Amino acid sequence: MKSQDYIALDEKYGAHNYHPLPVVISWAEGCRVRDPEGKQYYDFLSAYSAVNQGHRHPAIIQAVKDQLDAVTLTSRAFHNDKMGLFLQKLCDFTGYEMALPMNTGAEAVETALKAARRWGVEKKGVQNGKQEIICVEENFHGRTIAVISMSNDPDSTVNYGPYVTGFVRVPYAKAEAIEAAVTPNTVAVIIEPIQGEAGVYVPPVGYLKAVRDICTKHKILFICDEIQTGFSRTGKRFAWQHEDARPDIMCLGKALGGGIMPISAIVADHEVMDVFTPGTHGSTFGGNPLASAVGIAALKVLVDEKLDENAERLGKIFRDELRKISCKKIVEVRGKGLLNAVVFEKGFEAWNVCIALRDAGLLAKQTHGNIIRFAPPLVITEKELREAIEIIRKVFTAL
Ligand code: IF1
Repeated sequence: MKSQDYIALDEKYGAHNYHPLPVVISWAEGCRVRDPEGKQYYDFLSAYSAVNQGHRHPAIIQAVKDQLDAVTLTSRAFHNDKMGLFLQKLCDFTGYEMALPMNTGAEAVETALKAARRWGVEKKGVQNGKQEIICVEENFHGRTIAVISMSNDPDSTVNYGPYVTGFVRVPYAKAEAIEAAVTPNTVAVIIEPIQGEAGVYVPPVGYLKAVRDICTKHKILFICDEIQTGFSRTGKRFAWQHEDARPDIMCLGKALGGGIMPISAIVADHEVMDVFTPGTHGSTFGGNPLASAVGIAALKVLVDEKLDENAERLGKIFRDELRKISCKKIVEVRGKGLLNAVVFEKGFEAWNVCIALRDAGLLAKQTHGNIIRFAPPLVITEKELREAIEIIRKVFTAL
């Protein structure tokens, strides 16, 4: 079968809830992928930062193979011999006391919202049903009904009502807007430290710290959604570390699964996590032994290969080089570490640029029409990065 045939199958049998770039990936390794015709591409999306460790990292693949020969699924009705080791490693890596494993990012966010609501009643004394959670404009936290109830993106929300109540939405990147929205019933603030879907929007320096301080002052939980920004993507293990703005709850996902399978979690200290008691939350697959083995290996790769340092160093080179490209249609190059975006002038159709990049051998995806996100696997070498930059330069200068 050819690429066109696979695309036709997706179109015919798959719900049309996506509009993918017309390219079929049938093989991948490190920061490269191939289509069925054998054409090779640099992957500059990394499954939206879920393959920070690179495609099919040998150490993670080995961990999967080993675990497949032992046990894969037990449910939480029984203990397994991998989950505790995984959660210990996750707590070590993040610097929190406890972790609660789930599967997808949206589930981690749901878990954080539930923790905050319960904490609000049991530790802060808010009446059940009155809890308020402050969220921000242009947020993206996932697709469940509760999570889209925080969104102001019409694509995500239209005709999915009734929505979940108890959310108060304020502008992003303005700490004073959060403080103005605080009431005695406020239990949490949830933000992305860098807004991914909004076009890799980096808030001004000091914002995260200011949010942290407001939360401390008013006894509110600071929830940081690090699902996309976490696990070394922005040049630190977690993006809040750029400002030392330690959240009370971190939502984690994507790269925690090492590009192999969906693994998510929240981490927090006892004060918060102890609100969960037997039967009050859970998941059939969360913490399963196969996922736990993958999670352990995925974290080990991040540490062993110092992928945070690689992202920091190569990110600087990447932005410097992109800023040198002469293309009148580019308005801004922004980002942190290897989470970057090129912003074209308003009304510009970046889709066509992504097609041209594809033809030149590099895969990236536009967001909001005029922004292209560039986020290669963090295992990319400087040589590979510079090769990729030349592809981008060639395409951009021809615009
Ligand atoms: C899609 C976006 C990125 C996330 C943050 C939670 C989740 C995500 C900060 C939910 C997921 C994904 C979802 C994916 C596209 C992608 C995305 F463009 F939609 F916004 F990365 F920028 N918090 N983001 O970024 O995690 O439940 O999906 O595991 O196609 O919806 P999930």
